[in-house]
Amino acid sequence: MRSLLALLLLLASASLAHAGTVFLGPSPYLSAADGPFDLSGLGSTFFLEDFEDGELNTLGIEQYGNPANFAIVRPPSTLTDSVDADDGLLDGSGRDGNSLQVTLAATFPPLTADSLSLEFDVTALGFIPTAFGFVCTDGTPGSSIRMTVFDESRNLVASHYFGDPLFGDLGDQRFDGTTAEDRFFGVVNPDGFYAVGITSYFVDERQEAF
Ligand SMILES: [Ca+2]
Ligand SMILES: [Ca+2]
Ligand SMILES: [Ca+2]
Repeated sequence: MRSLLALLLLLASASLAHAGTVFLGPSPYLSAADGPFDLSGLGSTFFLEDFEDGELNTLGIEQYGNPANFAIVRPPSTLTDSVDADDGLLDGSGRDGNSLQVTLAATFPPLTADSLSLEFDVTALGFIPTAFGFVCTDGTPGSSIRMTVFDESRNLVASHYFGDPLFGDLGDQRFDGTTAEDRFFGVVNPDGFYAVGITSYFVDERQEAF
C-alpha cells in the first residue's frame, strides 16, 4: 500500500473580485513558477513552504489534531517525492528534495485515506488567508483528493473532490520520485479561512486482494 502524499504549501492573501469559494486545479507543477498565485508578496502576504529545511515551519501554518497522525518531512531518499525544482534541477526527479509524508489516518474499506489538517495563525500572519494551495507529488493510481475549508469556529465553509470520490483518476504507477504526474490544487475565498483539510482516498490494495 502506498500512503505517501507529498506536498508543497502556498499561503497567500489575495484580493479577489469574485465571491464564494473557488477550487483550483489539478494543474501540472514542476516549480513555484507553475502556481496560479502572485509571488511578488513572498515573505509578507505570500508564504511558500517547500520543506527543504526539513521542517514544516512556514510562518502562520501548523498541523492540528492528533499529533500521532501528523505528517513528517521525508529527507532526500529513493522514496522522497519533492517538487522537481526544489533540488535545484528540473530533471524529472524529486528524490533529492524534501517532501511531506502524510501518515495513514483512517480507513473506509475498500478505500483508505491519508489526511492532513492545517490551521493558520492569523495573528502571526497579520491577515486572514484567502488563498491556499498544495502540490500532490505522489498518489496511488485511481486515487482522489478531498479538500475542506473551515472558518474560525471550524465550521465547514466548503469542500471539493478532485477526481472521482470512489474511482479517482489521480496518481500513477511510479513511486520513485518522478514528477510528470505532480499536480497543484488550491482554493480561494475572499472571506478568508482559518483551517484546511486535505484527504487523499485510494483503494486499499489489501482489500483488492480478496
Ligand atoms: Ca529535480
Ligand atoms: Ca520540497
Ligand atoms: Ca511524483
